[in-house]
Amino acid sequence: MDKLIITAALVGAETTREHNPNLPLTPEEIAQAAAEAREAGASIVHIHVRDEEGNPTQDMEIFGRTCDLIREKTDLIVQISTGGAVGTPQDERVLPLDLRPEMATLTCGTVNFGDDIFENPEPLIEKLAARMLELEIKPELEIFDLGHVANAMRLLKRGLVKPPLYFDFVMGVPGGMSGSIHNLIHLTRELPPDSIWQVAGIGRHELPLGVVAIAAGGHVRVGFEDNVYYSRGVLAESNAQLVARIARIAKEAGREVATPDEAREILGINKP
Ligand code: KMH
Ligand code: ZN
Repeated sequence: MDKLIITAALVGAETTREHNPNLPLTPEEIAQAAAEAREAGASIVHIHVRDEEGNPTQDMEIFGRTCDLIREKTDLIVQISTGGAVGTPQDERVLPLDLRPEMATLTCGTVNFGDDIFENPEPLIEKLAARMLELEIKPELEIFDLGHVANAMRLLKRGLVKPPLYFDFVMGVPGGMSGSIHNLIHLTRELPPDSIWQVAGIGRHELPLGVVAIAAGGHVRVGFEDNVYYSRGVLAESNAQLVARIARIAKEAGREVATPDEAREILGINKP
């Protein structure tokens, strides 16, 4: 098995300080949270950014400043969100790719998202994929439902994504696929050979699915975007606390944790 890649999803677009007062919001706070997550064992940070009021934004300047601060402090792989928040205009979602991050997310289909709809029509998916290909940005294929895997296969057939494909199974979003272990196993069986996968369990699904991924050769995403609790009713103190627990479990299970450079090697990313 490859070493374990831990991604820290530090901020998200929907999490607020009411959910967890320790949520990082400003570029400085996000960079500090990233440095702590690196120390705890993360090799990738998945980032969203916020405006001065703390609302989600795809603002290039804020994204750029945040990426620069993270790179000043760490050797982490920075993965920017092209998903934004539910309802972010499609043309704004593409913008931060111009910053040429090493990685970005590519959601592979539309999904109900609580009371809302996270819209990802085919032309948008193709546009994002083509731009990432052009700028040599490694996409993380966001899979909220089984049909999204089939959409990813169509992108592969059309040459819009290149192997090794890197999938992120986002499990437990209300409206998307549930966070059951048999769903996870089924998803892994649907992938083409040589694919690499990670699981992002939402809320209470984060820990059990992460444990299964460690044992099954997958990779793990944790962080306040997906889950703000350490245990039932107990808020996490930091993103790093959630990363550290996964790293500890992996080590106990005999699976070493990848450094950012080792993660680059596994994912086929050339160091900038
Ligand atoms: N905020 C969600 C609606 C991504 O980062 O690419 C979408 C999301 C996915 O978080
Ligand atoms: Zn996200």
